[in-house]
Amino acid sequence: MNHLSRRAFLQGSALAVSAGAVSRIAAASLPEAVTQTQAGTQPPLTPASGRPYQPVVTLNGWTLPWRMNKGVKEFHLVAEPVLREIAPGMKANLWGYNGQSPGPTIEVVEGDRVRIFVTNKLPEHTSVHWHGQRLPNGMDGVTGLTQPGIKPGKTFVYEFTARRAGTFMYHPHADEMVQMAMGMMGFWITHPKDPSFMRVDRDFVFLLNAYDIEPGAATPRVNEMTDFNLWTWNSRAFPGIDPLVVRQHDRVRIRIGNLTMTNHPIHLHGHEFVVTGTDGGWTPPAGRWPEVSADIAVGQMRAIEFDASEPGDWALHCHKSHHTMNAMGHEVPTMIGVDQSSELKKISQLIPDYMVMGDKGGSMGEMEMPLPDNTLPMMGGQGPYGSLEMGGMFSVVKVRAGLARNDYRDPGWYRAPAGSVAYEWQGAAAYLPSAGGSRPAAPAASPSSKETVVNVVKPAAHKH
Ligand SMILES: [Cu+2]
Repeated sequence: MNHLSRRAFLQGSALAVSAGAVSRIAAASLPEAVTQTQAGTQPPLTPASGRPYQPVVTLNGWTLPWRMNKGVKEFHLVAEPVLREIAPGMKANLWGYNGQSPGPTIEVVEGDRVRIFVTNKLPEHTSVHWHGQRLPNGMDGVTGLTQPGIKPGKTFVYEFTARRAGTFMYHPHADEMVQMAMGMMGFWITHPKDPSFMRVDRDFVFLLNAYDIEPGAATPRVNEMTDFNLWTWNSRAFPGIDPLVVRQHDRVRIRIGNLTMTNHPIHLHGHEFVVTGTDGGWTPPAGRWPEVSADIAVGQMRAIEFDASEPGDWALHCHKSHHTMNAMGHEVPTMIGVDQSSELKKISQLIPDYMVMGDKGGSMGEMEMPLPDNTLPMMGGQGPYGSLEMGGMFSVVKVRAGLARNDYRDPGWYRAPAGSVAYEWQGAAAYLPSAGGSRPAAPAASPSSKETVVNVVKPAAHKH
């Protein structure tokens, strides 16, 4: 793992990666708290100790290293304020774990004994709830119900056996509204004991989250309930979200959890998938059906799987169109079809740089507008054919032939074979590649060339 900065909390603590190497002093001390300073996707963490498994790839995130201590996997989470880059050009003051929001992914194996040290460096108490896990009630992390809150500066220990394989998350159950609105959450994967069970070639994970950060500001408005303006995956907005790089014919799993205040229908282009798991467990094969969108409700997780048979750059996005946009004002009137030219003339005398907006639709992806510092354009990202006009919850599954097994490097944009890209109609004389060089005529125009006059009759006004 690159880019890891390490800091020891107690003198003499060490990151011991095998059980035999744990000294008496290390065993009595906290495990080292490893932090991550980068927002880019880190390579999967292949287990150096414990039972083998196929590690996951956390989109724009990382997996937390552990130490083995007499057969127990020990992790150290530090709840703390973090500075998270949402996308190039915008940073947010969030709360998270070990330097990032979301916190690092925790990966264990079914049957593992797990001990998690949680140090609170926030200005208020917190706790960690292990969403979806089977565990002793006192380890469930609900402040006031199963434990007292972890006060600032204190460290609590959670310990349980990871009894069920599957897809889980962790988040505070203390001042939830504020702490989750500030970005406190993370992924937890319990791999099956048998590494061949439900094995896939690539296994991606990310959490859906949302923030309300006023343009120019950096700290979320934590009291917001519905009107968020940044729709993010792992606290990143497109074009800040990395692509999901996949080798052609790989079996691909994408696990998605939702910790926003609304549902998100996540839609994949070019392939059908099946939902193979939820936070409640694996779905029985007989109960799966093909989908191209999976609606992920608040507090739910879904694991989707597909065979990446089709090479290309395939969009993966939330199908709520407002969720593929970045910070915008919702009080903007709809101006489609409104001729603003006379107003433009008048306003231009007062404001020389004034620009008419939205009279031909909202396609502003290619406009260069002055923005306040530390905000993102509503839509952004350049593709090989121009502006992508997308922001927010959007990324690209890049399916390529000939990648190495563990190669997740961005291969660049897809180079479509000649004759396989939509093109402009230039008349019957033009070469039509998909028709094998034949020159068919354009589809016949409507039989009547006469203009049809439609008389619109207004309903009579009601008389009271
Ligand atoms: Cu959405």
